[in-house]
Amino acid sequence: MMSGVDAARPEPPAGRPLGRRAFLGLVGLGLSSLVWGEPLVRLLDRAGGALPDSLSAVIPSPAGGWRIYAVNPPYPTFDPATWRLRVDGLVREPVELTAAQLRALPRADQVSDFHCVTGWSVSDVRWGGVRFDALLDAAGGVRPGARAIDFVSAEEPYVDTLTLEQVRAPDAMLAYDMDGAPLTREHGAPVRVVMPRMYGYKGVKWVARLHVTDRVEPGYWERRGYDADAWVGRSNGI
Ligand SMILES: Nc1nc2c(c(=O)[nH]1)N[C@H]1C(S)=C(S)[C@@H](COP(=O)(O)O)O[C@H]1N2
Ligand SMILES: [Mo]
Repeated sequence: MMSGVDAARPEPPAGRPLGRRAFLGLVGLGLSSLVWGEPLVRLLDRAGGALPDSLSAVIPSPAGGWRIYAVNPPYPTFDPATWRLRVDGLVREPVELTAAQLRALPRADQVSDFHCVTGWSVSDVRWGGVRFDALLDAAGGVRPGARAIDFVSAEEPYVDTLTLEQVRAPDAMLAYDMDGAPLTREHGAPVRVVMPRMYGYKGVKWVARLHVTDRVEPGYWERRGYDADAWVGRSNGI
């Protein structure tokens, strides 16, 4: 009866995101297993936690639905005494902000949904942080020709880019709080990019530097075949 579901199905290979159709197909199989009598939790047990993303999307997990991703563990550490956020490139006054200086900038709060391109989502995430315009202002504003921001992670070699137009979306921010508490280490402490209109790989964790440039450079996953404009529901063949 369960043979239709390969519980040990691995993550979609890089460059071949699981499409919406495949996602819905797997969800359908997962739900039909409930109808056929085997509880999905048993399937979870048998999978030893290695559940396909498409099934985990419909099952609440202890982490609240999140899957923690890193390309080069161990996760970077955050020492508030020495940490600095660089804002440089095509800005008038390149700066290095301390965590306290960052938190002293005008604060923004929002509730938004989070979608990973592999098929899992988390609804109603509460974020607190700063809008990108406030950050660029802290660096004296952009210089002529500025077009994009490279978000460089302390976790090398993870990087991704958004255009200045994209970072000006009303719900884009650099977040330092999540669900009412400072961002945890696994979620990217002390700061991560939040861009709810795009898939999660645009949301660089452990951000160390905002490098303002005149061009969009392909990010970590984009060099591996994913779209630079990762609009939820209308990119990556989904
Ligand atoms: N530095 C870094 N940032 C990252 C990633 C990563 O591997 N390294 N993965 C991205 C992807 S694909 C997703 S879906 C989200 C997952 O966020 P989470 O680990 O907080 O659940 O982080 C994004 N930011
Ligand atoms: Mo993702």
